[in-house]
Amino acid sequence: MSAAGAIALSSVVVLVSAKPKVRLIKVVAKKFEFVPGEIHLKQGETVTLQFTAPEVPMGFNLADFNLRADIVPGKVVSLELTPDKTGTFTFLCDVFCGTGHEEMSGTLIVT
Ligand SMILES: [Cu+2]
Repeated sequence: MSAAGAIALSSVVVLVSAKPKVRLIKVVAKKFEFVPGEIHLKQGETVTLQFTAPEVPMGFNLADFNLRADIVPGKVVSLELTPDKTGTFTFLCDVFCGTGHEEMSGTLIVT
């Protein structure tokens, strides 16, 4: 490799490692609960919520932050969230998934 090539490559490496890390939170939507059922975030902290549903199609609805997704078995769905307010918020499954659907919810706590 030429000297110029080596310099270009090393600057790319620096750029990549300098990129701020976004915390990844994996959430599994099972019958009939989200795991974890409680998610703790800091106000202003950007996270990626990564959803999977191993059994049947599910929904994720966090109305207070206008965030929702369909979660389909065999796929991974990612949503980015940067909470701009503190408090305790409820998220729900909004896709009918069976007998426990109405009680399927979780809590987001932003401090
Ligand atoms: Cu459901």
